[in-house]
Amino acid sequence: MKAKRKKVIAIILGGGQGSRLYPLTARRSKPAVPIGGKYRLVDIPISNCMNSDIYKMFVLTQFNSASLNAHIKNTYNFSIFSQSFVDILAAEQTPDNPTWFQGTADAVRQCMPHFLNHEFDYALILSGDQLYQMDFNAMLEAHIDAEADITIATLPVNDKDAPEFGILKTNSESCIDCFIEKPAKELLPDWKSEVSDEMKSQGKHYLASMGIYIFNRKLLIELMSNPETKDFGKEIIPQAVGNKKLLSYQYEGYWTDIGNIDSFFEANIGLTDDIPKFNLFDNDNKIYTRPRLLSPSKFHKTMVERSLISEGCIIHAKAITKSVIGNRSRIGEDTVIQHCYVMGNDFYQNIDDINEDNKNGIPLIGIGERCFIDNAIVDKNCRIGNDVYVKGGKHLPDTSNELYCVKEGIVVIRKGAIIPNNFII
Ligand code: ADQ
Ligand code: ADP
Repeated sequence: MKAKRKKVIAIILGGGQGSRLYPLTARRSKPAVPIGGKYRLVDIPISNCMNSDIYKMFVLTQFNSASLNAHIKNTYNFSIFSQSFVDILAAEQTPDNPTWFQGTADAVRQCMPHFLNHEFDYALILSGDQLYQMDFNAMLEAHIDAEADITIATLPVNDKDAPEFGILKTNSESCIDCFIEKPAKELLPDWKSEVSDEMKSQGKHYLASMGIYIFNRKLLIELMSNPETKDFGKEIIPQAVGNKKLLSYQYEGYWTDIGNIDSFFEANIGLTDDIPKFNLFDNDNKIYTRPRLLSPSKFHKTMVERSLISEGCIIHAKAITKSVIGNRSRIGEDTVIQHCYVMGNDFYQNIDDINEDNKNGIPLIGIGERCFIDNAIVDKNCRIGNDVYVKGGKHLPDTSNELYCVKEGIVVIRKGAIIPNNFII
C-alpha cells in the first residue's frame, strides 16, 4: 500500500476540438457530453480516480462550457476539510500562449504552472473519452516497484484495431523497448508481442497503449520544458523509449474508446446488454455523477425490453427496446423507440409553456405521439413532433443539416432541434 502514501495528481485530457463527436460537441465541451442516461463523459475518469483514492484532479478542455462548469461545480464539491478538488483548465490565451492547445502534451505544458502549485510525486495522465474501470493504485504500485520513469497502461488488440493505437513491444521485464504511434497495416507483422493464450485465441497479438500514463514529477517538468513537443503519442513517448525506463502495465479488462459517434453509440447501447461489459451495478466501483433529486420515472402502458431508463421520465410510449433513456425524457403515446440513446431534457415545461406551444403549433419538449425512432441519438431538449419516422442504418449516407447529422448510419438529432410532425429521415 505504499502507493497510497504517494502524492498523485490526475490530469484528464478532456478533448481537442471534439470534431469526432460532432454534433454532440457543437455547443458543449467534450467532457460534458452526456453518457448512460445520467452521467457525463468526465464522470468516468473522475470516478476511476476516486475509486483509486486519487482526489486531486484537473480536467483539460479546449473550451469551457456552461454545462461542464455546472456539472463539476454541483457534483464534485468536496468537504472544506479535505484537500480534494476537480479543477477545469480551459485553453487560455496568455501573452506566452496566444493559441489553443496544439496537442495532448501541449495542453499539459500550457497548464504546468497550475499543476506546480500543488505538491505531487506522480502525475497520472488520462484520456477523457474512454469507458473502463481500472484501479490506478495497482498501476502506481507497479510503477514504483519497477522504479520506472514512465508507466503506460497497455492492452492486447487485434489486427483491425492496431493501426488506431500506439503499439509497443516489451522485454522480459515488461519494459518498453520500442513504440510506434498508429502503425500502417503493412508494418504490423513486425509488431507482434507475446500475449496470454486467452488473448491469442481472440486474435489479439499486439500490445496497444491505452493513452494512460504515469510520469514522475521531475521527468514531467523536464519533458514539458520543450515547447517543440506537442503530443504524447507522436513525440513524448517515442522520444523517451531508449532514453528512459518505460514500463508496460498490462490490463485485460473491458476498455473502449468512445471518441467517435459510432463507438460512443455502441458503448451506450452496450450498457443494455444482459451482462454489460461495463458494470454500472458495482458496489466497489461506483460511477459518480450529480444527484438531481428527480422523481421516479412514470410509465403508462409501455413494453420495455432491455433498456436503461433514468429518473424523472414521463413515458406513454408503446415500446422501448435496447435503448438508453435519459433524465426527464417525455415520450408520447404509441411511439416506438428501438436501439436509441435519448439523452433526455434539462427541464420540464410548465403548463403555460405547453399551452403557448400548442397554440403556436410548436412540438413540445420530448418525443411526440406515434413516432418510430430506430438507430438514433436524440440530444437534449429536442422537440420531436407527432408521427415522426427516423430509421438510421447503413443505407443512409453521411449528412449534416441544422436539424440532424448522419454518421456511419447513426442519426444524431441535434440538441434543441425542432422536428415537425410527419418528418421522415
Ligand atoms: P488518440 O486517442 O488518437 O491516441 P489523442 O487524439 O491525442 O490521441 O487524444 C488523447 C486524449 O486527449 C483524448 O481524450 C482527447 O480527447 C484528448 N485531447 C486531444 N487533444 C487535446 C487537446 N488539445 N487538449 C486537451 N485534450 C486533448 C492516444 C495515444 C495512442 C493511444 C491512444 C489510446 O496517442 O498512443 O494508443 O490514445 O486511446
Ligand atoms: P443535466 O445535468 O441532466 O443536464 P441538470 O440537472 O444539470 O440536468 O439541469 C440542467 C440545467 O437546465 C440546469 O442548470 C437548469 O437550471 C437548466 N434549466 C432549467 N430550466 C430551464 C429552462 N426553462 N431552459 C433552459 N434551461 C433550464
